[in-house]
Amino acid sequence: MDGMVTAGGVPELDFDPFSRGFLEDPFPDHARLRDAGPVAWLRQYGVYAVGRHAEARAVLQDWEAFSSAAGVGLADFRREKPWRLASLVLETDPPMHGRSRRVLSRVLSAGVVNALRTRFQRDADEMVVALLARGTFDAVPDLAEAYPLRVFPDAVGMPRENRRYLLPYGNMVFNSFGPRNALFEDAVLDAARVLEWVQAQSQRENLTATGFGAEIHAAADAGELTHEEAPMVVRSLLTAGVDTTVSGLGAALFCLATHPEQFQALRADPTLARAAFEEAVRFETPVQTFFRTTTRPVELGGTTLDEERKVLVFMGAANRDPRRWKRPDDYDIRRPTAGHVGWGVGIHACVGMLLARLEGECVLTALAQRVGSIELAGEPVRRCNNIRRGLASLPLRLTPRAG
Ligand code: OVV
Repeated sequence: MDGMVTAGGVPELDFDPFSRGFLEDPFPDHARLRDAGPVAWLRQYGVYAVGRHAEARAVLQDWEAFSSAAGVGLADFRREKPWRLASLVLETDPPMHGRSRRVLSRVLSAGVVNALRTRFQRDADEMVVALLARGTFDAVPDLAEAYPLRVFPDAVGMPRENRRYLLPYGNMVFNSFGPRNALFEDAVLDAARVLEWVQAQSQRENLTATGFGAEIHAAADAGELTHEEAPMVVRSLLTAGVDTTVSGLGAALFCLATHPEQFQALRADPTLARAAFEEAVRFETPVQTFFRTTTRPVELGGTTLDEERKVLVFMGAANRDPRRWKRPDDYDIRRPTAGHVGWGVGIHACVGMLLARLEGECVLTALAQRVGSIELAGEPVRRCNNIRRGLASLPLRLTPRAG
């Protein structure tokens, strides 16, 4: 029952953050979590929970007390075997984390990403022109999925065939960070085949001679990674690089369709495209939660957490914490979004965020320049996932910009 406290004085809560009801509408429980205190205890899972912005940030910043090496899902790798080989970047601490992170940071650095802009913008323009000709379409498959599935695997150096498998694969991995509920079990039904496919895609001989994949393998030639580690680091790109941006683009399209005055502000000043995407990442927070594991008794928000416990960080709740944000539940493309935790923060903050932002900026720029209005043409349908917030369907109607 809500209202109880643990022996350590932490308020106990009973909601299930991995239930369909919660995932459809997490906002009332987010408010309960934040209002219960700086830290709460989720009785159903026996984990700490953090929903306020200040403490979410504090946990994510302190990798020594709040480790990732025991897994960033509910499963504790010190007690159970990971369902897939642990990631060399997401599910590691320093010093191992630094080895793979350094390579990915360089492969996805500002200079590299900026050099892709012309191509990414041209692809976005082409897609928006074709969708305008159709008028009404489903913006999830036809834009939020189609665009990243074109530009990202091209940049990695993947072949054209079967890239759509990256979507169920991403859905599978994100569900697997939750408990073994129906979402988890349904997502991993096809796991053996999909994991084998992803592993094959990560091998040097299956990647083009230029691209992010080739550069990661070249880092092994240079001695920065072993030749066994290189395909695993490519796997991280394939895992984290597509269905996250699908959620982010879907979020931005949903926000603009449901806030027409914000779309008109974007049309009036297309240079707001990047800010409009960033605000959608705050507002919807595609990656809603990740776990950490305490390595020692650690003080947080005035209480001491036990060691060797999982801590569930609610980035989505932190991004709408009224202690931190004015009108947190308004989608406002002019608001200062700096400090939101939608990309994480600290050493594990999204290493691909410049690429994700470029994708968002290019799509929203194309819409701002060519589209007069965006309306819902039907009910959006959510795609429930234990960790990632996103849509399965978003029927939209676009009208061309006059003149
Ligand atoms: C889902 C996800 C996010 C970030 C990194 C990875 C996976 C990984 O496999 O490294």
